[in-house]
Amino acid sequence: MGTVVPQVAQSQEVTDGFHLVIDALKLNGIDTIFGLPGIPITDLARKAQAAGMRVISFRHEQNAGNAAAIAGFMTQKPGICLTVSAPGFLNGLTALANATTNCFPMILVSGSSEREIVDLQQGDYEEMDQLAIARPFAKAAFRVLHAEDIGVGVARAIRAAVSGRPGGVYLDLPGRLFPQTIDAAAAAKSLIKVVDPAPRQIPAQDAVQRALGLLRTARRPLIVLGKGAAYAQADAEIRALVERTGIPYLPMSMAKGLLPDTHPQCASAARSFVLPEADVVMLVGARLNWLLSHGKGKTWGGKDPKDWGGQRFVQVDISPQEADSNVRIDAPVVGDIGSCVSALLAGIGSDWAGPPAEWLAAVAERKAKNVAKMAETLAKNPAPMNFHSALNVVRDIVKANPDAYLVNEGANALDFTRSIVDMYQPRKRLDVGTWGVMGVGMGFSVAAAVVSGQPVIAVEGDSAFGFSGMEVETICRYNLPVCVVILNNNGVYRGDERNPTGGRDPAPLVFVKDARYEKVMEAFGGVGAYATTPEELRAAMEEAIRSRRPTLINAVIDEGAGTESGRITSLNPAAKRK
Ligand code: ADP
Ligand code: TPW
Repeated sequence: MGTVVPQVAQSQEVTDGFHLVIDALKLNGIDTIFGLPGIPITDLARKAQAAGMRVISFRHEQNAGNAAAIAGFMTQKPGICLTVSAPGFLNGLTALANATTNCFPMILVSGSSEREIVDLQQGDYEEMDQLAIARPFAKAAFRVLHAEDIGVGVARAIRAAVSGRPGGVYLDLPGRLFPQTIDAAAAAKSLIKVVDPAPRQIPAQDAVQRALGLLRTARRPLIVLGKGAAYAQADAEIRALVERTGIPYLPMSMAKGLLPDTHPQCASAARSFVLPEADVVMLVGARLNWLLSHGKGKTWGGKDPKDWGGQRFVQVDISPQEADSNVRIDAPVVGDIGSCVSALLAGIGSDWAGPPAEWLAAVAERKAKNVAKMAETLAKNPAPMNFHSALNVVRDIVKANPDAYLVNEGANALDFTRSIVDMYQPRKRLDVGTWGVMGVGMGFSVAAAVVSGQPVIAVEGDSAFGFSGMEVETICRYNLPVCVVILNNNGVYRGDERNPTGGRDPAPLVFVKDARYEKVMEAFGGVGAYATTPEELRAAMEEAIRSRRPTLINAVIDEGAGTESGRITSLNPAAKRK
């Protein structure tokens, strides 16, 4: 007689918390983890890789968190950042807060210490009440204590991250969860494949009609496209709406390229003309925060900073609470951008006349004047290089390689790049976002390269680069096609300040003179280049794009180039006092 396999042996097949977390993520189409290993999540990283996920290990959790956040922006799937307890968790928290602020979907998954010991404050290894600390920085925060709840925990985290206004979510996984074993069949049943995680939200017809009615009355209409519009991946609909209405549009920084910056209706080059002159403004996935001067003041034609310029606003946004945050919104259209834009398009009707010709002519005239002025500046070739002569090269390289991602941070390095370098495709420009935060550079670059496989150009101020510079090792380790261009002016904003006392310490804003940043890349096997002329910069960038090798170009510019805080000098308390 053959051997009879006892029933009990089959039902004893077990799985554990490690595998359940991985299975839950994979079941939901999440194939990449950005993180940094250590107790208690080391084995989670190992097992995730063994299970076929991409596990990208960083040198600091903040960079892993920034990578996860921007992966979320690029893909509409929550980016996952995995950290150890207390200090690793805190290192990741800045990125979580930044993701929430920017409406990027990410999940910070942190291991944590033993609940009983943490709650009695008995001094556990890396003791910290992480869930409580994460809450104010996250859109939602959850903790899973039992292996059978992992499926629910991951599902809730995914839904919270991507539904409605996206944001950062915290998922607390205590160390004791991972080795818990449960019956494999029960475990499989406990997992949830999230159905329709970011459901469409159809706008009300009366809201759409109200918005169209207001636009019809406009003499000088303007559309402002924000990074919410870029995130929505409704590129064709947005383009159709812009072109069908004929209204000039302004892209916010990360909405550049949603339509090519060279589009005839793009009013970027006439920004300071169209904002105060417009009478009706339609915001599409853009908030009236500081980046738009809160919708009032001199930027908008008001007499003083609190003065309303008289514009009437349509605001298309998924968040019903966003309207009236700064000034009155006459026509809020609440829903997902794809649905809202489609509804607006459908409601336009054949009698739509388009904006008055005088308005279009005035915008075109101002644009032509400013473009000619900029062309003159870009044509200069000063020695040493300045921001313009260096960025003229970057502008050409991006034009020739529109698939490439452009990561950008710094003050002057940010503001000049934004206005000089045209973008041609949606979601290719990744930058400091709503907070103007330094330190996103290398995390964003790694994620952009890993997620897309496309080349990445990171234009970095020398100060900005320092916040995440150690990740050049990560870039080399994973052999990513990232070309870092440091616009090196020897300091924060510029490099020519002196200690007014004549004492031995350097001034607080200056760095080591003529630092050789390119050697950092060489240290890990990448390509370093030193460029003091536009020709050298061009040759090095072209080679980096051609070879796809990790490259860092130290582009030396005049240390006197740059203004304090770039274009936001006015936000400086000292400048306000003057
Ligand atoms: P920017 O900095 O480019 O002006 P913001 O981050 O201030 O952009 O604004 C983005 C806005 O887009 C947020 O108010 C957010 O609620 C909204 N948003 C994000 N995703 C969507 C979406 N899919 N549909 C509609 N609105 C969205
Ligand atoms: C996390 C304050 C804004 S811009 C900047 C700092 C330190 C660096 C500017 O110098 P850089 O660029 O990068 O050399 P450039 O072209 O002007 O010379 N800490 C954080 N975020 C911010 N925004 C700061 C400090 C800041």
